[in-house]
Amino acid sequence: MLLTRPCRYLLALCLLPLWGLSPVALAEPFSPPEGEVLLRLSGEIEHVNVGDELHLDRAMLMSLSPMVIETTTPWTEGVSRFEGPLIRAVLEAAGVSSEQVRVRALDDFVAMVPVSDFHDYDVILAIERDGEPIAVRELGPVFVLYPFDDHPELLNETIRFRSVWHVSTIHAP
Ligand SMILES: Nc1nc2c(c(=O)[nH]1)N[C@H]1C(S)=C(S)[C@@H](COP(=O)(O)O)O[C@H]1N2
Ligand SMILES: [Mo]
Repeated sequence: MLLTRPCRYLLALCLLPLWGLSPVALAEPFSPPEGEVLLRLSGEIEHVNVGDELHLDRAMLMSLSPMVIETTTPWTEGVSRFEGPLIRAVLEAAGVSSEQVRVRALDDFVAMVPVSDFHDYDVILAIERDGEPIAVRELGPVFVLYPFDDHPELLNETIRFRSVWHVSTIHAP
């Protein structure tokens, strides 16, 4: 380039804020998890941290729009205080653009869930119940929780089918 050195320096200074706005800088790269992996995302995902998957530990999950839902469920007694990230936030963080995802559990139960559910409702990946991690022998470690008490219309067989507990993997086809 035929620019003098001060000129080039000025040009770089002017372009610096643009670089800060680029999609590359906006995309949050994830480091590999340090704690026990609670959830794996696989398939057509944009942001990975272990091979071609995104592995998330408790701290990483709780950094993604955690929300509290106080509700009864068909599987628990009385009102529980469930807490965990909004599923739409987890899918956004992973860069999922599929219209449905395959949720797989430790017991190999699998449900296809339309992503529209997560925009129509505040569905969370519950990883705490009443302030404690959820044991595998309960509904844990990760439980797809719909806000049943706020939306009684969710108490139907279709949504029960999508209420996967012991979740291990979310796959974007
Ligand atoms: N991990 C796991 N989650 C699951 C299931 C399962 O077998 N394993 N069954 C699903 C189905 S089909 C329904 S209807 C409900 C089961 O609730 P119920 O057996 O208490 O009727 O949980 C859903 N979540
Ligand atoms: Mo079911």
